[in-house]
Amino acid sequence: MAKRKISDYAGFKKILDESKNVAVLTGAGVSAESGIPVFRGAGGFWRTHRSQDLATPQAFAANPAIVWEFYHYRRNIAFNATPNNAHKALAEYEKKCKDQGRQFTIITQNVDGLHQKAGSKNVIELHGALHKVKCTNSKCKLIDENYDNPICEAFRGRGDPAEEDYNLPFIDKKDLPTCKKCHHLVRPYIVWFGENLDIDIMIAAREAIDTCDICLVIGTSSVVYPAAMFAPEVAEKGKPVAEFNLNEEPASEMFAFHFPGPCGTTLPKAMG
Ligand code: BJW
Ligand code: ZN
Repeated sequence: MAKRKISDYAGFKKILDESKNVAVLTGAGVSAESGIPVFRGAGGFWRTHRSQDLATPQAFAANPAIVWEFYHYRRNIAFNATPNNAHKALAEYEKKCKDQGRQFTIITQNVDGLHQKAGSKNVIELHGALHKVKCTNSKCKLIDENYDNPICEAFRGRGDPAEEDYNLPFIDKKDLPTCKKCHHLVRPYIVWFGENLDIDIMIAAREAIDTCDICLVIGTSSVVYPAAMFAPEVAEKGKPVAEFNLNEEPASEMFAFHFPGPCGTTLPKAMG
């Protein structure tokens, strides 16, 4: 394999501008500079819970109130967050591609809606969205948009990560958010660990990855499947992959370009 190019802005820009079909895979790091906590490392805790432990169907079955309180906290942050320079650079480049008849697709693992807020149009949300809920009644399964904040009265003034769960009043299941159609408990419309991704979403993501000439992989630890296999697949076909990340990650060695540093700085420089 050819030697990796570190911070080769000119070399990358030339290939990017010549590409007819650009695929971009984003993760939590792209939203970190908008104040959204990442999943792994020091930012990956809420109270004493690891975020990745709460993002499971098992956690929701055992204690829907604590999982909902975690998501109420996350919704509050996301609904009040604004896109940063990385989101904006991607949205601007998408417009440029559209004007030039080139394809540009963002595949995001994020659930915060910040790409769309920045003006990106062609966004595939792999892991769901914080502003959507899904009915837990197997006969209903309604998926609905919900921007209420708090999502129900029980969470007014709640969600503070500095609190201790046991210091707070108990929230009864009947006071959790319910479906507007059948009144059963709803859950966040989020793909949790061990759950399958939506089949149509997977097909759209596959198409973008299989047909791209270049792939940008931005602010992701590249450890969660199936997203983790996308950029390595592009690299294995001998196509250029450019990684924008604060750190080296397990898959970094496979990629042609690496741009270390905060993507709010590196991405506008690389795409502008
Ligand atoms: C910056 C920065 C700055 C910071 N600038 N950079 C095959 C092999 C092994 C296991 C599996 C497998 N297939 C499936 C699995 C199981 C599992 C999995 O992958 N486990 C691994 C951990 C091993 N996958 C699943 O369960 C998936 N389902 C599935 O595949 O179904 C079929 C199946 C099931 C079971 C077995 C086999 C098949 C579903 C995955 C759903 C993930 N859901 C979550 C939570 C929901 C979202 C939410 O609540 O918000 O999605 S987990 C969490 O991780 C979240 C994220 O989207 C996802 C990825 O994290 P991400 O975005 O990479 O964030 P971080 O924090 O990890 O990294 C941040 C990065 O940014 C770092 O690199 C920083 O350096 C960087 N950074 N600031 C630039 N300013
Ligand atoms: Zn329902």
